[in-house]
Amino acid sequence: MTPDYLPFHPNPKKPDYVPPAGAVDAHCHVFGPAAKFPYAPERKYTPCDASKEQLFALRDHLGFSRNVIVQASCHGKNNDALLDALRTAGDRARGIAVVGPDITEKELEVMHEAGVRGVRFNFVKRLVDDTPKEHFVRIVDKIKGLGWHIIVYFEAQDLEELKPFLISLPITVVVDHMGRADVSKGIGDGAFQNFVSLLKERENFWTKVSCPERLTKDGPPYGDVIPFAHYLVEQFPDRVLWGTDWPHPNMKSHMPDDGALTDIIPLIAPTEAAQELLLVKNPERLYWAD
Ligand code: 0GY
Repeated sequence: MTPDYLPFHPNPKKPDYVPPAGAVDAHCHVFGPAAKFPYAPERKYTPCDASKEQLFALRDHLGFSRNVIVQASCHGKNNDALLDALRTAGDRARGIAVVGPDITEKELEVMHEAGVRGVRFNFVKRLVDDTPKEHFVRIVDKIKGLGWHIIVYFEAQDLEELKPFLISLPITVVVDHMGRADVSKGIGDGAFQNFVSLLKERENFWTKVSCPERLTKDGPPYGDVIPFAHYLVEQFPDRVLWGTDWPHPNMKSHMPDDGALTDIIPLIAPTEAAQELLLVKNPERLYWAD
């Protein structure tokens, strides 16, 4: 394990908030176990193992019905742990893979069969080496016929540079963690509003209103992040997703309690209708359409 790596919370509270039937935790990971699914040689960190059994137990404890499991950078382009978890979960999980431009039609078919419905493009420099944009374009060409989408992860300061490329993608694009908004600057801040404009102008863009624990300056209960997530849920009720981000890789300041994270949902989506969209209808459109 990376020396200062924080393991996930050992006993999260039972949330006071009860998610609606069919609710989806749309951003979480499985790590290893390393003995069966070794971490990638090119990884930038070594996490603690976080198995499919532990993920599914957390899903049940928090009151969710389903997961979207996102391939994390520590497993590189080897999606075996992800596919194994998806096959175990059956209809209760879908996945996001990481692939290279040489992926074959047959490999994509096998992934689709297991429940993969998209590919993640990671632009966060502390997590991955630079990938030529041309590789991403080739991947999009290969997956768009499958009805898949792209998940993008970038730091707020990189949006301006990435924007022309992102808007050129002829496919649904989901931005992780509210584009990593700088919550110390307020909702009116130019950089955040730039991100909002992207969603306003491009109906193929969605965002995850996730990761208050990464964006906060104040710490739990994340009062400084809630207005940003609430704002996005209000503005784009049918293009937002929510996820725990369990097991919270690379958290340095603290490890969140997943039950307390779940209790934030009614603060960012105050009406039952908004919660139904955020947790059930929206993820169903992207992940359970076929
Ligand atoms: C997240 C966030 C992080 C890590 C990864 O792929 C990854 O390794 O996504 C992070 O370190 O911010 O979404 O899990």
